[in-house]
This record gives sequence, C-alpha cells and structure tokens, in this order.
Amino acid sequence: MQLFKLRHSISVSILFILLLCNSKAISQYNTLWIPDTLSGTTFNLTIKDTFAQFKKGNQTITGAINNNKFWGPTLIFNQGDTVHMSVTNKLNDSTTIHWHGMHLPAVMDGGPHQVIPAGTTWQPYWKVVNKASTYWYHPHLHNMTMSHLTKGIGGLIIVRDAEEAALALPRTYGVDDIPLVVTSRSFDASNAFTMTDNKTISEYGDTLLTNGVTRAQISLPKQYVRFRILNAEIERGYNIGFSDNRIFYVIGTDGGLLNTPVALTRVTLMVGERVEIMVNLGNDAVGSSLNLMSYNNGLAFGFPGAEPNKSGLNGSYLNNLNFNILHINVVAATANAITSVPTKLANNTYWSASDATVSRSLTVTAGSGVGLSEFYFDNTAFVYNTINKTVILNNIEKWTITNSQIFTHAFHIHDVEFKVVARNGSASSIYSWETGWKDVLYLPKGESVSFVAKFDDYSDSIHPYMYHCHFSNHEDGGMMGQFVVKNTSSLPLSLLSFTTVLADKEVSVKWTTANLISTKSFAIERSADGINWSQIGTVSSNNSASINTYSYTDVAPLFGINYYRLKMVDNNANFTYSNVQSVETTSNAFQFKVYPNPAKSRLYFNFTDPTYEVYYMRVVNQLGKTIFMLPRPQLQSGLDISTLAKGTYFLQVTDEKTKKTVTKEFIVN
Ligand SMILES: [Cu+2]
Repeated sequence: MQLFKLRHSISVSILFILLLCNSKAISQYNTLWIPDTLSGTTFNLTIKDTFAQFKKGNQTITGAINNNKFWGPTLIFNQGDTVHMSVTNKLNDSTTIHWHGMHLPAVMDGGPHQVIPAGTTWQPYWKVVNKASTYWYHPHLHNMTMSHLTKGIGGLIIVRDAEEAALALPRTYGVDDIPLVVTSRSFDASNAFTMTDNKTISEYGDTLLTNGVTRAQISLPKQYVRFRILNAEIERGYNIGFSDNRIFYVIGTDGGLLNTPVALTRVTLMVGERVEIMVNLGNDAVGSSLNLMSYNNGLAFGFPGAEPNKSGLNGSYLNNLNFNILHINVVAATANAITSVPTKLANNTYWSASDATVSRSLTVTAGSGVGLSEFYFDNTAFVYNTINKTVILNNIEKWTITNSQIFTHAFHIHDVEFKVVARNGSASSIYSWETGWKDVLYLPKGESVSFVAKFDDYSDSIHPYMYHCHFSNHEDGGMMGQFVVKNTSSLPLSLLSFTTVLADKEVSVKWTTANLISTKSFAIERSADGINWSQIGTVSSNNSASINTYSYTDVAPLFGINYYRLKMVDNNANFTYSNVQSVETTSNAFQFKVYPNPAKSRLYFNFTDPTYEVYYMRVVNQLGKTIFMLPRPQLQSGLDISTLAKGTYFLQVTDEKTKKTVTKEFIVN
C-alpha cells in the first residue's frame, strides 16, 4: 500500500513535470499555420479587415483574404489553365491585387492602375503560362502598398507544370512541401501594428512572423523536405541558413526551377524574392530539432536589417541579429519519402547579354527626402500618368540598374521573368543561386546588376506595367516607374462601343480605326468566355482613308456576358486583334426603363414584364460609394431619392432569376 502510494505519487510528479515541460514547449513555440489552398480555375478572394491574436491582451487589427486572420489562401494554378479571379474589396479603402511574377496582359496585372474601389469586385482572367514555381499576390495601390501589406493582405501562388511534376520532389503541401512567408511587425502598447509613415517608426518589425505566427514551430518528417520561402517584408533582407550550418539545395527561384540544384549553407532573400530549397532531415533522429534561421548579425551596413540600432530611426529588435524563422521538430518519415535531390531539374534555355537588341540603364538616385521619398530612379519620382519607358513587343532587352546610393534595394519588374546576366559588368559575378528565372533582384549598394528579358505575348499601348523597388516604403515614396509594351506591327484598332439593341440578344458592335489604307477586311469574333473564339462575320474596308467607323449587328446565342473582338487582316495577310469588350444580353423580363431622368425626388421603373421582381438594387455614386442597398425593393410607387445630392448616380439592379446585374445611370438635379 505504502509502496503503491509512493509509486503513485512519483508517477503523479513525473506527470506533473511532463505537463510543465509540455506547457513550457507550448509557451516557447506556436504551431506554424499552413495557409489553406484554393485550386481549379475560378478563384474567389475577399479582402477584408479582421483581427488576429498575436500577443497577450488586445487582438491586432489586420487585413486578410477570405476566412483568414492574417494573409490569405495559397492559390494552386496549373500551367495552361485559364484562371478567372473574382476579387472583392471589403476594406474601407480602395486597393489593388497584383499577381506578382505572372506573365499576363497589363490590364489584368493588378498594378496601381487596376484600382478596386471599396465594396466592388474585380474580375481579371488570364491563361497561366508561367513555369512551375512559387509566386504571390499582394496589394499595389500607389501610396497605400505599405499600409495594405502591413495589415497582412496577400497570399502565395503555386504554379504546377508537367516538367516539375515529372521530378521526384517533395510535393505534399504542408507535409513535406512547406510554404514559408516571412515578415516582421512592430506593435504598439495596445497591440496595434505600427507602421512607418513619418520616419520616426522603423520599417522593420521587432517581432518575426512566419506565416503570421510568432515563434513558429513545425513537425517535419525524417526525409528531404522542401521549403517555398517568400520574403514578404516591408524592407528587411534575410540571410537564410540552418542552425547547424547544414547544406541545403536551392532548387528554384522566382520564376521556376533551376537547371541543377545549388548546394549552399546560406542564401540571401530580398523583399519580394522567393526561393525553393530542399534540406535533408533523413539523418536527424526522431525527436531532435533544429532551426531555420536568418543570419543577419555582422552583415555590413547597407543590407536592410543590418543597422546596429534596436530602436529609433530604422531601428528594430531584430536588426543585426541572428534570429529563428522556424523551429523544426523531426518526426518519423512518411510513406514514399523523397530521399535524394534530383541531379537534373529543368531544361531552361536562358537569354544572354548578346541576345539583347535594346539596352537600357536605370540609376538609383536620392529622393526628395520628404516623407517616404528616400530614393528614385533617374531623379524622377513615380507619376501616375507618366509612362517612363516604351518597350516594343517581342523586344529582347538588357536592363542595367546601377545603385551608387548608400543602401540596398530589391528591383522588381512586372510582365516578365528575366535572366540576371551580370553583376558589376561581369557575368561570372552573379550569385550561384540566381542563375534561373527571376523577377526580383538583389541590388546591393555600390553595385550594378544587368538582366535580359523578352517582352513577348502581351501589348497594350494604354495600360502600363511597373518596375520598382520592392521595399514598399521606397515604392510608395516614388521609387517606381512604368512602361508600356507596344505592338508596332499593328495599326491602331479599337472597339468603340457595344449596345444591346431591339431584341433581347441583338448586339450592335461598333469600332473605329486610324486610316486603314492597307486594310482589307475585319473578322468579327465572339466568345462566351473570353478565351475560346469563333468568327461570326466579316466587314470589308472600302480602303478609304476618310471612313474609319464601322459597325456590325450580331444576334448572341445566349443571355449573359458575350465577348467580342476584331481581327484585322491587311493586304499582306498580316493580322492583329483589337481589344476585347464584353456586352451583357438580358432577358426581356429584366428589361426596364427608369424615368424621369434627370429626376428630383422620386425615380420610377417601367419593367417590360410588370410582374417582374428585382432581387437586389444598389444606388452607387460616381466615386463608387454605395448609397442605398435595397434587397428585393418594392418599386410600385417608385424609389425615394429626395435625400440624394445633385449629381450622377448608378443603379445596379440584380435579376432574381439569373442573379445578373444591370447598371443604369441616372441624374439627380
Ligand atoms: Cu528600395
């Protein structure tokens, strides 16, 4: 009995000690959050304000996508698919979502010009032509980028393709293929994120967040594992390695797999850059642990985050420190574990400096010093309506960016993946890990870096692409420029207007051209999805320079959205496409007139079908602000608009049956 009691009390004590150890482990590390994934070809993203518990006490106001508390889902794209995005902005601010690294038309790019006003949905789409790699999406509204990124808005994109799928690589998301989004934040006394906008607070956070988790840990199997690491910082650079200095293998960079893996013990990762690495845990004992670290201690001034000061201007607790990114606990191997790194990964053929037919240079210069304007390109701050460069479609260009300023930058260009061809003029000086496709480059102080890219597939003389420093404080401060890709082989041709006329499905297509001396004919093409096109008719030009407006009437086969474009064929059988426009055909039941227009106090509705009921109605002002939201409105005695100020408004009327929305303009006088 005594013995039993003693044993019992010992076992209770051991249990108590175990619990203590366990609770210590819990308090020391938090489980790494693995973002949920969305796949397929239709992606719904809702950007919203929310809150997350990072610290004891108050929750922190954050921004996130869908049901997350910070950051967003990982989008899985398959090369060759056409992806349709539906991005709803439920913030109180306008924002944009840029598809970082994606090769797509400029109007789909989500740069500063593709504004998504609060309360609206933006629906870009494109065919995925990028190689398998890790990309990301993030806000890009000029002057708001740092603010919206700081909130936590963004997400990863994983592109898969046949070349990558054929390799024996770790590919089980969250098990042996781990996404790591590294950034840092500072918190004020009430646990709100603090952010630089007056240069008194650091751009560098004091607290590291790995996938939005402080002191993150993960259990990983005893085998080769893959990390897809994104530097999602505002400004800090990382010098990544493992706590026992073990070798790891870089298998991919921003725009795809390397041709062969590169063995390293450290890799630099600037803001916006991604790196895919493989590391062997096969020789680690189950139950052992190690850390993925950033070795920022002792780095020379100029590397972002190497500053010695822990507070004040550019100060941060993490500055010039070696710090943990992820605590790794080794557990048993999985079935079908990957036990080696392929010796051959990809068959990329890269551009070399001699392929370029155009050379450009950009120089990092000092900014005005006012506010965030610390640095510019070529002494010129970003101006929303100024196109800084014009690139001719299909040009292969060499760009050299020279940084003779006192600080490092991260240069990013939209539209293309490029090949770094020289550092300080020397091809042999490029880093071993940057031999593959890139869209961000590390631009240390006092260096120049050259890259070569081909600007193919997409031209648009109106909508520009951006190039900028990816430090969002520098970018917001004006360290950004924009370029258009122009197709000079085609004559200007644009679709003017579309109207549904007469019957339900009758569409009038009108277009205009510059003088069409050499043009023979136009083919009119229609598509139900904007992707697959068929010719529906032709119109011949009379070759008269004086007539440049044409029209064609089509009867669409379906109610709903129809897409139209023109194919212009010249006398040499060269052809070019116009811009694409859409027109919505609606059922008769949904046809209605609004009167009087202009109106003063009451607006009346005349539906073709008098028994028709509206599902939802919104009245929106010219700035896109919703004034009235009217679910299933009773409209027999009209709509009271007496509270509206004089001006132009839009009625957005949603059909009960199809849930499609028609917008009509009206004026209050
Ligand atoms: Cu910069």
